[in-house]
Amino acid sequence: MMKKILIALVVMLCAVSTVFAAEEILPKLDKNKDGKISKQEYLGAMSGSFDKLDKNRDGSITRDELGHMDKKEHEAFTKETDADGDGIIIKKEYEQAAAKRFHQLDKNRDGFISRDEWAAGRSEMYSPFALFTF
Ligand SMILES: [Ca+2]
Ligand SMILES: [Ca+2]
Ligand SMILES: [Ca+2]
Repeated sequence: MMKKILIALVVMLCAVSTVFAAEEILPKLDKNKDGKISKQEYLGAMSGSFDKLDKNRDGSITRDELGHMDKKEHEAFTKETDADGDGIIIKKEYEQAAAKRFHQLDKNRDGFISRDEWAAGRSEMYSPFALFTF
């Protein structure tokens, strides 16, 4: 009986985690919990999010791998990341966009994103840049 309940629970949890699959690309940015995000922490998290978006692991993100985005979101995302405009986002383009984003967020240029800077910049962002938790 317990086993059946357990199985039912596991099945339910799997269903829930499928619905919230996008959440998986949202690691916490402040890994060492010092209350600010270093460039290393930010770029590390972004690199991880690239790997999760690149579902077939061919080193580039294509439109079909961004199926969870609506048209507007996808356009904004490619506008920021796809530097050469070929519709394919390679890791280098993604990392460059992430580095640029970091500098935009680091308003006082101290090399870290503070909580205030994150809160202020977050509203201008879209996924996957916006979805990270501090
Ligand atoms: Ca890919
Ligand atoms: Ca490209
Ligand atoms: Ca700062």
